[in-house]
Amino acid sequence: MSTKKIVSIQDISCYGQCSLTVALPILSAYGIETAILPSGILSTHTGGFKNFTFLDLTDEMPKILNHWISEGIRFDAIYTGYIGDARQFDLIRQAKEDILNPGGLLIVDPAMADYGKLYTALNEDIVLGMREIVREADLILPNLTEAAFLLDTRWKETYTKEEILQIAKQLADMGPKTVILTGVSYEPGHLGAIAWQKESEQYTEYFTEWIPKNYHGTGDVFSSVAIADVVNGKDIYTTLKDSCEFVVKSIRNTLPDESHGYGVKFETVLAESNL
Ligand code: PXL
Repeated sequence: MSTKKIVSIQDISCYGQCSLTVALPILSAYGIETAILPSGILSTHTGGFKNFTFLDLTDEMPKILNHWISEGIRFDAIYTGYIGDARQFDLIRQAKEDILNPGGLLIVDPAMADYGKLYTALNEDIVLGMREIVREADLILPNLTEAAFLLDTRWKETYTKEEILQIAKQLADMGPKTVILTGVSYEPGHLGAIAWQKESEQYTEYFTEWIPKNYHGTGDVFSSVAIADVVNGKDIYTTLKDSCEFVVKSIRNTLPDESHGYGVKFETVLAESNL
């Protein structure tokens, strides 16, 4: 199999185990050449740290992209995550046009919200921009809060399986061929993910034990493993299994250290996994 190439468009949170500091090591370990188009630089992520700094890279991004275009650089997938400035959605559209190989994938993790709330530094323009960009994506990986923002519906604490499937189908109707909903639960004690594939009209689900503790960055860990599998041509069940198990192992790895609340210790899980 030839080595795949991904470019990830999201922020660098310098400290805090999320976004590019998660995506880069995981995708690389899965044998994927990973380039980055950083959307901004923050001192930490915005979930729980106070007075974080933010350097918006919107003005630099077109220069990087144009240089790549002039060099003929191309990718098998674009993976977008946290976007701190709504002007960047046009740039993602341009990247899809100009730096994807034929048949390449636009993969959107609409990382903007969790537990019913938008992340601290984000506003309605980001929600509107995400709603538009998911229409152009091949695969999206929202959690249920993000799904509610994308569909302009109300987030709930609990959902039935029928409601979850309905949400996945409605999101697929917006454009993407595959929707992977994360943080899904409809049986007590179980948490997992469900994928809806528009072409085959089939759903696939995978559940693990629910560990009642929330950490930032688990969505980014999940997406990075899932995207590595998708780009490497793994089937959807394997993709869900690998990413759910990886997240659960990372959480279990973190639990004993009560002083470590800002992210998950995924590194040793990565080092010990059979990729
Ligand atoms: O993990 C998602 C994420 C990415 N980037 C930044 C964040 C968050 C979540 O809070 O704040 C800057």
